Amino acid sequence: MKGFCLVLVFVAILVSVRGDLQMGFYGSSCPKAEKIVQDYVNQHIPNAPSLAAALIRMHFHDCFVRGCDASILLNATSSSGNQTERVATPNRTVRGFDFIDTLKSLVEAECPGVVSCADILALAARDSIVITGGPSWKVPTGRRDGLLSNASEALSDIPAPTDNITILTQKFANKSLDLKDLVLLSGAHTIGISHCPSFSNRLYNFTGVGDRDPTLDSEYADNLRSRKCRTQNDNTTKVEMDPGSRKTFDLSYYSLLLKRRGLFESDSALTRNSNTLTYINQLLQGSVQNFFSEFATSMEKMGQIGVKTGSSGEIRRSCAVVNS
Ligand code: HEM
Ligand SMILES: *[C@@H]1O[C@H](CO)[C@@H](O)[C@H](O)[C@H]1NC(C)=O
Ligand SMILES: *[C@@H]1O[C@H](CO)[C@@H](O)[C@H](O)[C@H]1NC(C)=O
Ligand SMILES: *[C@@H]1O[C@H](CO)[C@@H](O)[C@H](O)[C@H]1NC(C)=O
Ligand SMILES: *[C@@H]1O[C@H](CO)[C@@H](O)[C@H](O)[C@H]1NC(C)=O
Ligand SMILES: *[C@@H]1O[C@H](CO)[C@@H](O)[C@H](O)[C@H]1NC(C)=O
Ligand SMILES: *[C@@H]1O[C@H](CO)[C@@H](O)[C@H](O)[C@H]1NC(C)=O
Ligand SMILES: *[C@@H]1O[C@H](CO)[C@@H](O)[C@H](O)[C@H]1NC(C)=O
Ligand SMILES: CC(=O)N[C@H]1CO[C@H](CO)[C@@H](O)[C@@H]1O
Repeated sequence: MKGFCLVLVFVAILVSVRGDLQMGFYGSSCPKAEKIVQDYVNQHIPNAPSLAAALIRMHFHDCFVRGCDASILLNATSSSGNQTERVATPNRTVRGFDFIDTLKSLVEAECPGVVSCADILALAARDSIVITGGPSWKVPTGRRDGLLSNASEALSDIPAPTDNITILTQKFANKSLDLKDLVLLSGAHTIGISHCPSFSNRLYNFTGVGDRDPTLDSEYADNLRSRKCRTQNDNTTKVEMDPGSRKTFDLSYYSLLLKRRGLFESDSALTRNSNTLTYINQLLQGSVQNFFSEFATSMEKMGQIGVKTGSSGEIRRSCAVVNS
């Protein structure tokens, strides 16, 4: 028995040295944490399902900059004058900060200073997608919160809607994600909304001569111009990426891509690379359940990007500021 315990301790040390996350990391330090998150999500997301899209996007943006360490949640600090990720262009349309703050305060009330903001975000993103009928995936925990947030890194690491396949491939490879992950994770655009500036260059002035993007279905482009983005600079109108099905996590995003109706250049680009196109066709031939399980695998990879464990980072007391 003693030997067994020693082995356990040894394994535990190995695990922490390797910096892995683990299922139920808070099992003894805050056993109710995951349930508190799930209960609150289950209570509130059904009344505000569009937040599910906002939260999975926030988790993605968090993971792509300095790893999944809740750096996205940090407020700009006026004293240092730092431009944090939140103020960077890709973040301006990220929503859901208040929701995470509320979850954090509920969890803090149960066990102060134990559960990281990064884990709360990862759990809330998964639970909210599940409650809206989407896929589920494993969320091992033990992420710690970062001390830095940097707007220029958000600009360089988060893919832009105008990125071509070369740049998308590089930005994903930089996070140890491959082309298959790119196709699958882009599938999250089956839910949620965007704003005209993310794609209106395709409708009005694609190459700077008042032209359109020839790869966008012209009937769809006409509709977007006459009903949605009446001017190129409209930044208030909300536009669904998967019209008619924006609340349902399904394969219709991929069908639209093949009809040349992917909203962003980055979506459209997936159909002009032979590897990604093959993969899109395979997904469309498979079942929704198959898509869900493949999506889950990619989300589990995304949730591990650059995580801080052990003694790096900290457990933030308030998600918007580093502990003083
Ligand atoms: C492949 C590179 C990607 C690019 C270039 C990209 C770009 C964008 C853009 C421009 C928007 C709309 C922002 C706006 O105008 O309001 C958006 C929305 C969204 N993105 Fe992505 N995205 C990418 C990958 C992902 C990934 C990996 C996920 C999650 C796994 C994701 C989930 C979402 C969701 C759910 C929304 C809707 C948000 C809402 O309704 O508030 N995206 N994305
Ligand atoms: C962070 O910024 C938001 C929006 O500007 C503000 O509502 C919130 O009070 C700030 N939080 C902290 C802890 O400073
Ligand atoms: C702001 O910048 C200073 C100096 O580079 C750095 O020490 C500090 O940690 C930064 N704060 C955040 C929140 O990134
Ligand atoms: C933010 O990151 C950029 C690029 O890595 C770096 O040049 C800059 O000094 C960083 N800013 C802060 C405040 O740390
Ligand atoms: C992709 O975009 C980058 C940066 O805008 C550009 O340098 C490159 O030539 C583009 N590649 C292709 C194949 O269009
Ligand atoms: C990702 O990009 C950064 C600079 O932007 C670079 O320092 C780092 O080595 C890259 N990581 C990988 C895995 O390519
Ligand atoms: C299109 O873009 C070019 C270059 O940015 C600009 O000079 C031109 O005025 C724009 N045309 C229209 C119709 O907006
Ligand atoms: C929207 O556009 C207006 C006018 O160009 C500008 O003042 C405002 O800051 C923009 N809002 C966002 C969220 O970018
Ligand atoms: C949704 C959200 O909090 N967006 C923030 C992005 O950054 C600007 C500038 O700091 C804030 O005003 C927004 O509130």
